[in-house]
Amino acid sequence: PLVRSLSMTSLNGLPLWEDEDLLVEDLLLFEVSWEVTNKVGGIYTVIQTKARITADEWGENYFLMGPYFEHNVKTQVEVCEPLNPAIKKAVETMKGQGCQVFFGRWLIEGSPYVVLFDIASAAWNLDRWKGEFWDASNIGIPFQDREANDAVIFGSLTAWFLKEISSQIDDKPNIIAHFHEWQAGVGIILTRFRKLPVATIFTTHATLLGRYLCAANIDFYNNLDQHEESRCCQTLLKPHMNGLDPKFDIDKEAGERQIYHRYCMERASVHCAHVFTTVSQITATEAEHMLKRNADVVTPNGLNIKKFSATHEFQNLHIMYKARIQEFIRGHFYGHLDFNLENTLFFFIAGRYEFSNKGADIFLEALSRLNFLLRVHKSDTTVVVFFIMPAKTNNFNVETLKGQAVRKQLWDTAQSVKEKFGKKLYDALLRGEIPDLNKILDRDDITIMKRAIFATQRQTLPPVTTHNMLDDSNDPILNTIRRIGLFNNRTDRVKVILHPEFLSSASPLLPMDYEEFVRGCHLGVFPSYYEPWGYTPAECTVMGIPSVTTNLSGFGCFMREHVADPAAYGIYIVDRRFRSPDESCNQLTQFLYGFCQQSRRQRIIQRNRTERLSDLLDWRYLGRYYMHARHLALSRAFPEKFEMEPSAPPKTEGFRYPRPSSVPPSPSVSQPSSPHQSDEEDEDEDERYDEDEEAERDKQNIKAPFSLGIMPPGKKQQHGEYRN
Ligand code: G6P
Ligand code: 1S3
Repeated sequence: PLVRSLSMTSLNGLPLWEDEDLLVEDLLLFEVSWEVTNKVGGIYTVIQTKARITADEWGENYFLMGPYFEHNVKTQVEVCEPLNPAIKKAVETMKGQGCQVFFGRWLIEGSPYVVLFDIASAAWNLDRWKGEFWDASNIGIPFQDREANDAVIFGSLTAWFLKEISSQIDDKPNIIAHFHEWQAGVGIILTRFRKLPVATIFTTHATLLGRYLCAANIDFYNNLDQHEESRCCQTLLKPHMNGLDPKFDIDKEAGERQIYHRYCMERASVHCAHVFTTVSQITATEAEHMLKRNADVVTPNGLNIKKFSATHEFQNLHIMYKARIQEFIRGHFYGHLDFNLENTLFFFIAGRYEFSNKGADIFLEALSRLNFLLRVHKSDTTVVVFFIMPAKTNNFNVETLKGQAVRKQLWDTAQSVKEKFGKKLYDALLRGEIPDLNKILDRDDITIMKRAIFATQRQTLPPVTTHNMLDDSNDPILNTIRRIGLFNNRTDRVKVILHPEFLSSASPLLPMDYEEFVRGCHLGVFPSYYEPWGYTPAECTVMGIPSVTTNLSGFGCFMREHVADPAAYGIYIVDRRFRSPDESCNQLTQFLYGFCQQSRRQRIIQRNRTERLSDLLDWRYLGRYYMHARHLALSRAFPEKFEMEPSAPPKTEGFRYPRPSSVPPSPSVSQPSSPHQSDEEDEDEDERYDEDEEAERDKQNIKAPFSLGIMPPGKKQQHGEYRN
């Protein structure tokens, strides 16, 4: 048979099919995840944003598999009949045996096909499937762990579906199945156990144990290294960190946290895959230690980049959405609006409510220090910080809603007085007179205005939280605010607002969706301790909003690798690995304070620079690592048909954004974020700003990644053509 050669030699080490005739029609691609059409966390973003480039490449041969939830299907999926006969038959067979399977198009960019399995309709098989899973893996699932039981049902259904498809296929098309995260892992284990002719890939977006250990405030990453060292060098006398033996007895740690069975599912999935990938190098290292397999490919997460025809357009959006946030602030701080909104900066943190993993702990501490610095230096800048982290609540609180009502009332009063004033002025001008401005407002107008002002008096401080928290007294953010005393006092230069619900344009309080909100802010702050990738700073970057990240986040490390002076581009990387928590907190404070010292012009220049980095995060570039993983899986699963040329796998290195040649926006930002940063990056720079010059370099910088032979974004692939 013809052996397809999968070459890694061209395109700067990126994959290229050598056989001109190889078309996607010879292959079927299935991508399996619990988050297909079902938003739980970041994996949804990966799959949803990647769909367009994958659908462009694979056309009708790309299928996503996920769980069926009625609400999700009603709002996101157009149900239809499968055109592919093998898929149609598989769906019918499973339905015939009592399992509800839904097929349709997911209404997102790329509109990929989805196959959704109703877990509840198949739950009557659970005991039998748990037995089969035990036979395959010797992993027992406790009955009380609903999530793990659902994973068994979901995995059994996906493996069954793949069996139905593969049983109808002789030689081609060949099947690739790409599974994400442990919840989809049972599918890969059963696929391999049943020896289905499927090339398999498993991607981990985080390890179960890594997440748990980091949340326990353990010096996780430095202990990972010590772990190996301590085994080889017998340096067992090293002090224990926060009570954890640096040797990390993984089984014991998993057992104590009652996740041993989940951990086994995750580890077995990793080892069953033909190709194992992680979303960042830092998670590859973590996986090597926690899951005992080196990642074959690092597949960094991308985004769909929308480019505006002129760069000032995104700056215009900033001013437009900032005005909406300012409007909310006018209401929230009614009666206490003794700060200038034109001199107020909006910072925010957003994401899953994992207090220390997402760095909310050191952020609050740094805000307390920032408040002190701004006060002692008598700064006229005010910072309003939003915490957008969903927690259990009983809806909005009265004080917050009242704030917006008071603002509305003041607005209405101003409008009615303005109308009367305007009419009188107009009449006077018609008469050829300049009106007496002292008399133009009558007693009634003054009374209305006085009453409106009286309504703005309040006995309480502007609230720290917008909602009634269910567990107010144990909430870690609120408790820290109580400890550090950031209560939105008049004298505070840093004000805090906890919005414990994701944003929505339908909100009666702050009617903005997340993207609009981000665009209206000045700085996203994500000082995470555990962050395998970290979409939040990446999203800020593509919208041209500077952000803070860390050298423990996949995104932060990726930026450090590709951008010579990330801070000058508005990417502030806090060192959370080689510094103590207190030192990291000081560094974060320094970043925040430096940011506050920038002039408006400096902020505008910095936003332009930030936005330039977005090509780096485009799926049209980063999707290539997924392609490489698929090629590798084919060559490993079907070596008699597909051959990979023996060359180095693609790396996420190969290009670098040079340091901008004009002065960085503030003195503090060009300081190295870690003592480990190279000296070469600390050279002094030209002290001039020249926007035109910078814009010219801007163009060159944007070309930089692609001047090394990588296809520029925008070069659309031919539909169905499986070539680069
Ligand atoms: C954008 C707008 C400018 C505006 C600026 C405010 O750049 O195009 O017209 O002055 O935003 O920036 P700031 O950082 O003060 O919100
Ligand atoms: C994970 O979601 P998380 O917020 O629990 O997966 C995301 C997508 O790969 C990743 O961006 C994030 O860092 C991980 O933590």
